[in-house]
Amino acid sequence: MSATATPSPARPASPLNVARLRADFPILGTTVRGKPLVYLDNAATSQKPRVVIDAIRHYYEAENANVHRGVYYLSERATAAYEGARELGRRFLNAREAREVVFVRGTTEAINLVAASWGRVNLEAGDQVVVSAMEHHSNIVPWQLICEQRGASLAVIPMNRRGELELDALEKLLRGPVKLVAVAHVSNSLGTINPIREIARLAHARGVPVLVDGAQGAPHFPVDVQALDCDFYTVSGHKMFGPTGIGLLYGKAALLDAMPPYQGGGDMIHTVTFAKTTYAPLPAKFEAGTPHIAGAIGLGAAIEYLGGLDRERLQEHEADLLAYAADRLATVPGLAVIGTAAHKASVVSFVLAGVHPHDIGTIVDQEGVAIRTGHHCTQPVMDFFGVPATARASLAFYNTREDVDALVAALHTVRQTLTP
Ligand code: C6P
Repeated sequence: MSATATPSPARPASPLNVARLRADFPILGTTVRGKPLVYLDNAATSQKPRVVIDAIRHYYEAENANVHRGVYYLSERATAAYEGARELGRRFLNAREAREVVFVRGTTEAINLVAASWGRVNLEAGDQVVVSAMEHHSNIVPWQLICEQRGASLAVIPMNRRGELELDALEKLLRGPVKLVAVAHVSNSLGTINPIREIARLAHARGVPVLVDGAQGAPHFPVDVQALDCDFYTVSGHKMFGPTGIGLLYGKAALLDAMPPYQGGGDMIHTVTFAKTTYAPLPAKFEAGTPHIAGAIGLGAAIEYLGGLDRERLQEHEADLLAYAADRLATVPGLAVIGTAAHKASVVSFVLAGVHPHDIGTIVDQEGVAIRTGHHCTQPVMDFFGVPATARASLAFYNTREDVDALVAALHTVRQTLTP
């Protein structure tokens, strides 16, 4: 399928050769419920190109051994592959040094690590951690847990009805006892792209570090942690065409160095006696136990895969799909889009008058269309917009205008089936 195959009545399609890209993803050629798969749940997890699947298989077939432990050939091969993946992660994020890149399970673990470790030594009674009104639960609950322990509290950057953060309010909050700002790069339920550079500038003017939840950023555009000037950045590998169970935590070396370990165990130590343990230098200090070696190698393969693509072209294509989806969804009677920020990634949340989002999800699935319905782990966002749930189509560069058409056709079926 190619995005150029179905010209929009209103806009010319993007020139990306999507058919060639789709061929890299075996699952995209399959059928579900007797219909061609239309996969529009990329914010939940993306599909995997063959090179990632092959890299994992190759590791288990030809290089499997534990890392950092053996002096034998295979262990050295596995260690080189694992550390090579870290270097790929460093380049992917443009971190200054590889020791600033810690392998974690994903964004959830990355934020829990920072909250537990950084929070333990930096938060005191009366302090505040600032999050935003559109955060995923992963960027709320870990802060609540540590705030409870330390006697600190959360403060929230509000948003407007389009789903854009109000930076004036952040400036005001920063006059208070704020110790850290933690904010999403891209909202998973609204699609809003937040102005991270500006947020970092405001926070740093008050000496406050910034953590960016990058779960939904890295899949859509190149990330440069030095240009963003953020202090921490998190990545979930599975949302950027890599395997599940692996991700990256970037942290500025000075901050990571000053933080106590998150978990104790093998590989994170320098010396252990019953009287006292000293810790390994970065990044090993934060990687206790046998890591997800195959996952790291698979993530490295995903990074190399993305590195071989023209990401500017991919962004243009996704922008075209988003605009096309907005036009086409507007043709469905009773449909309202939730999240209409000026700067959006290719994520569209919507509600349909008189129909519960779960019913939408179930009916479009009968047509082979996979979307997510629910609160998307952002219950405060649902509360803000006064809805219990939304339906969400989240697009990747391998999606096409035909995929959007299939969704819209299925939504017309939903209406015919469920509305009088
Ligand atoms: N959002 C979604 O369908 P993990 O599960 O650790 O890889 O990522 C958590 C996470 C954190 N922040 C944001 C902005 C996210 O979107 C997610 C994951 C998925 O939207 C699953 S709830």
